[in-house]
This record gives sequence, C-alpha cells and structure tokens, in this order.
Amino acid sequence: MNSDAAATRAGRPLWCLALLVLCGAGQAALAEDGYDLWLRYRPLPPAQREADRRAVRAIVAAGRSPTLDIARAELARGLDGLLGTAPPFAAAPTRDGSLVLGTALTSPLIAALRLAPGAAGREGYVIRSLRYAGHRLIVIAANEDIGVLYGTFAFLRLVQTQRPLGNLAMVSAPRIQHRILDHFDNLDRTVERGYAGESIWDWQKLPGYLDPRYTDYARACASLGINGTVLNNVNADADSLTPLYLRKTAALAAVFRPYGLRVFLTARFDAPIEIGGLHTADPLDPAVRAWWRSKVGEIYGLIPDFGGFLVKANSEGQPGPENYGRSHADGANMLAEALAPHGGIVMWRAFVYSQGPTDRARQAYDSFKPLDGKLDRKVLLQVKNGPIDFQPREPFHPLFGAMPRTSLMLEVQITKEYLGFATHLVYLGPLFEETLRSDTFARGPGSTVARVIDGSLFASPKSGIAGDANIGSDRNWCGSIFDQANWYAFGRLAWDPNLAARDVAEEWVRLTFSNDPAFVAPVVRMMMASREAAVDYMTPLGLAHQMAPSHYGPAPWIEASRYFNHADAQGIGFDRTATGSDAVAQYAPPVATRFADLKQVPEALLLWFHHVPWDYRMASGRTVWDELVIRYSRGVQQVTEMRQVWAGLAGRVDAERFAQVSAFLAIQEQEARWWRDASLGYFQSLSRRALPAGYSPPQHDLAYYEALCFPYVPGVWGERRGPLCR
Ligand code: BDP
Repeated sequence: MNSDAAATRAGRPLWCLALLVLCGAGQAALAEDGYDLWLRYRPLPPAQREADRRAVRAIVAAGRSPTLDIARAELARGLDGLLGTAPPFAAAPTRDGSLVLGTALTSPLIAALRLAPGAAGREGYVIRSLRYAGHRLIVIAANEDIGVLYGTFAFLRLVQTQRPLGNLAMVSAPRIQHRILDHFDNLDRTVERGYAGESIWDWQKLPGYLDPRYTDYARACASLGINGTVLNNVNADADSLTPLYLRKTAALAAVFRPYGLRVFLTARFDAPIEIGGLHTADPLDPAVRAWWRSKVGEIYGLIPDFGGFLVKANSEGQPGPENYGRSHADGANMLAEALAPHGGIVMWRAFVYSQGPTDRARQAYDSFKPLDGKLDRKVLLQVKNGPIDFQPREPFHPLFGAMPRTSLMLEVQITKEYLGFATHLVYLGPLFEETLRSDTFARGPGSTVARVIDGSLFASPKSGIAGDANIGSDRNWCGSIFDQANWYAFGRLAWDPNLAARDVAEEWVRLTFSNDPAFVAPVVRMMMASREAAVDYMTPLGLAHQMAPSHYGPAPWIEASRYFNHADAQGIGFDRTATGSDAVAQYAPPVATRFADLKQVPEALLLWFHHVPWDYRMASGRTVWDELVIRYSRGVQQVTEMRQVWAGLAGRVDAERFAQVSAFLAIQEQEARWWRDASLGYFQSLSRRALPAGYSPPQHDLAYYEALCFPYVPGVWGERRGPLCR
C-alpha cells in the first residue's frame, strides 16, 4: 500500500476495510477518477505532517483582491488536505511558523524587507524562510497578485512532494511571456484531434450557466503558470466572432481573469465576408481594415483583457491573404494594427503547405523566411516543433534560428494525434525537451530553440509557446491519467524551458500518485522510455507520417505515406540532401553539414534526410533493413516491459487508476504489435529480405492489415474520416 493510501486509511477500524460496503461514504470521498489532476492534496504521512505543521502554524494573507482571495483559499485547501487541518489565519506574523503571502503593496512586512525583487518580474515570486522579529517565517512574495498565486501553487508543490520547509530560498519567474493552450474545439463541441470526450466549453449553455469545470480548468492552468487560452479551433468558424458568441466568450474570460488566464480567439480570415457582409477580406482594403478595427473594439468592450488572435491562413483550406494576392505579412499586420491600441497580439501560424512537387518539409520556411523583418512587433510567428506535423520524431523546424527579426513562438502538440491517441502511454516531456535543446547554431553554438523562443537569442520583442491541448470533458480531463503528465510538462516547460523532462516527470508522479520511492522510480523510468518506444514501434530511424488517413494505426502503403517513406525495391528514406529536395540547406551550415552527411547524421534521423539502399550498413554493422526490424520489435518489447512494470505496482496505487492504466497498456501493446507487423509486412514486400534470426514474422499477411478500417475514429475532420469498411 502506498503511503498516501496508508495515511488515508489509518485509524479506520479493520472491520471497516473488510466491509467496504458499510463505508460507502468514505470510499466515495476517496474516488480517484483523475479529476483532481496533480492538485490532489491527499494527507501526508504522519511524520512529514507533523514536521510541516510545525513549519506552518498560521497563514498571514495580506490584502484582498479576487486573485489574492484565490491564493489564500488554495493555501487553506491544500494545507487542510495535506496536513489534516488548515492552519488558522492571523492578522500579523507574531508567532513562529507564520506563512506570509502578499505583495509589497499589500504586506508591510514584504515591503519593509524588500522581498519581491525585480528579478521576479510581473508574474514571478519569491519563497523564503527567514527570521523576523525573533520569529521563524515563510514568505511567499511577489510584485503582483498573480505572482502570489503562482507562488502559492509552487509552495504547495513543495509540501506535496515532501520537501523540507526550513530553508527555502527560491526566486522564480517565467522565461517566456505568452504560455498558451490552443484548443482545437468547435462550436458544436467536437474537438479536432481530441481524444478526451467532447469540448469542455458548453457554448449552448453559456453565458447563463458557468460549469464549475471552467474554474477548475483555470485553477489547473494557473497551477502551472499557463496564462493564455485560445478557446476555439484554428480551422476557424467566423461565428465565434459574432455578438452571440462573444458574450459567451466574455463569460469564460470573467471566470479565468483572476487566475491570470487571458482569452484568445482564432480569427477566420474571411470573417468580414462571412459575418460582416463585405465582398472581400483583402487585408489592404480600407473597408476590411475598418471592419476588423471595429470588431476588435467590440471584443475589447466585452473583454477588456482580451489576448488577441490566433490565425491559420492559407493552409489546409483556410482562407487567407493570399486569396487576394497579398502576403502573410499583409494579413498579420492588418490584424496587429487593429489590436495594437488595446494591447492584443497576433499569433500567425507558419503551418502552411500545399500539394505539389515541393517537399512539404521545406514549404513553411520557403513561405516565411522572406518575411523576416516584415511582421509587426505585435505579431508572433507560431512554428510547430518540426517541419512536417507533430510526428513522433522530427528534427527541429528550420525556421527556428532563421528569422532573427521576428518573434517566433513554438507550437507543440499535447494531444497525441500521431502518438496513439489517449490509450498509448507516451510521455512527451522528452520530445519537448529535445526540441527546446536543439541547437540551431544561428549565432554559433548554444543557439538553442529555447533561446530563440524565450526571446534571448535575438532580443525579440515578444516571446511565446503554445501547446495544442488534450483537454476534454472526460472526468480525467485528458483521456487518460498519464496524458495529464503532458499538460503538466507543457506548463512547467513553458514557465522554464530549461527544466529537465525527467525532473518534471518525477514531480508529476509524486503529485499525481505517491511519494513512495518504490513507486516513483519505476514509473519515472517507464515514462522516460515511453516516447522512444513509440518512435520505435511507429516510425523508427527517421521515418514519418506512416499512419492511416484518420491517423489511427499504420498505413505505410497509402500514397500519403509512400510520399514520406520513398520505399521501393532498392531502398527507403527521403533524400533531403542536395541530390534530393535539399531541405537540409534550410538549416545553418554546421547543422546542415551534419544532417547531410551520412556519416554524421544522427541515426534517429537517418531516413528523414537520406534515401539508403536496404543493405546500407549502420554503425552497428547491421543493414538498415535488419535495424528497422530490430527497432520495430524493440518498441513492442518496451511496451511489454511497461506493462510488467505497472503490473508490479499493484497495491501501490488506488485500484481505480491502476485498472485504467493497466487496460490502456494492454491496448497499447496490441497496437504496438499491429504497427510493427503491418509496417514490416509492407516494407518486406518491397525489400524482399528475410527477418533477422530470432525475430517473429508479422502475425498476419499484408492484405489483412491493408483491409483493416475504422470508420468512426475520434477527433478527425468529417471530410478526412477515410474510407468506410468494405
Ligand atoms: C494537423 C492536423 C489537423 C490540424 C492541423 C493544424 O491533422 O487536424 O488542423 O495540423 O495544426 O496536424 O492546423
């Protein structure tokens, strides 16, 4: 039994454990359906509880404001759960163990001690243990109320993870200005690429009914420091900008405001036509510009702290400035001009490509690189982590480092569109970390993507990071318990992109499950290995985009996949060197040289950049064919091991979450096997080579895999659902 469970059950008569049915009420209070996320505040083990009770004997919460009231209530709620009873509130720190929170404005003590330094900035905080007038105190201080709230969550994290509270000295401030969740939610509550039920925004009942979940959502975001949310899909609906829907959005914004969470909307580029009655949406047309100015004014009338617009233009059927012979810069700058008087920003997406002869991996760079220096200071160009589209592994996007006069924002996917949806356990921390630490060499070594997007490399006017949310109306929010870790990791890395994915995983495991080392260590190991496992069983050695049109399951044989694998009787891989698409030339010379050279390219990206014969020798001395078989098989094996590790943890975690994770791992194992077998079946039909000794052949013949079909896959666009079953 884990320590949390032990503590919860301590003191209950034994017969009660035997006759659970008699203890129905108590059990209901213990329900572990995942709703509480990482904010569970379950009782600490007795010794720790005693130590922390001595450290915090009274709360001195100076000042009142909606945000400070939330901080004070959160602290009381958290300590009540963790310590068994909330320390009383006191007016002044007149005893040992007072916990003081506030700003220099609200707390004379914080003002007198100058505890909120400039380094904490507008959103940061200081947590310090100190002695004052003979008393031992802990202080959570900030320059602004929101910093106090962030500091409160950070302090509760320390208590939850059982850190000693005697000698605290933390100063923490976000390195990135805009830390944003992008929801791909439609007004009919479907969620594009959503695998956690329907949208949490119940538009039909807004603004009259404010589901308590909206508050819980804002609270969870604030606990990580996420400060913006784009409510609706980038494949935008102009109706979102009508007065009816703006009033609904305003109601959500009012709920989110005290949590420091600003609302943004996607802007459909031809809204002036669709809902404005104009005949054009040409960004240089004065009537169009006036329409946007007035629309933006209307929005700010309802939502004074509105964040701005996110725009997907001239991509995958969305209208955009190019429809009128104008550039992306013309479009983005027009919106920036409308937003400027109100302090809003434009996040303009670089995810553009068209069907055509040009390598898709090079199209975003080709379109946007020439616009460097031409975008308004209020515009951030939002670039996906890799040049294609959220694959299990891609090299970093070549636009990072290539636009020194533009504020670039990183977009990562939290939802697992290409990573097995909700049932595959894939912790994305290592993927985010790999991107953030990639070195663009734009200004010599050390020019990491993290430094591009935090604005430090090029002194960019704005900085931002966006995560495509995995949140829906499922009780557990994210479709699975382990997918909560991806929301968590996004938020923590958005606050500090230099954090290590492993540390974040450990923190999350401790908060979400237990501090029991016999649980934490194996689960963190499993999480850390999970992303590489998915790469191996789906697309090893730099392969990409090998899935069915719905993005559920393997289909390397369809045209869209063959475009990316370039496999034939001779070999496999996409030649992106000078003899091929030359996409490699979009990287800075030291990077380009490394990727272009067969001897230097990381094996993990081999087939992304190179087409090689099936008998090409890898560093191991094995042929690429044998290596593929080994990697696919290793991925499946890894999932089998994850299942075993989890099975061995029975009893260390509550039955409810244990059972769901177990069932999902079983699905993942089956599907990993499906990926391996279908992929090897197809590639073997081309390579005509035998599997290396000891490796089992696919369970079924290729025709079997090709005939599988799943017409009601969640999260797809209607028109992309794929063929019906024969
Ligand atoms: C792709 C998705 C598609 C999104 C698009 C985007 O398949 O549903 O609309 O990205 O991000 O990954 O715009």
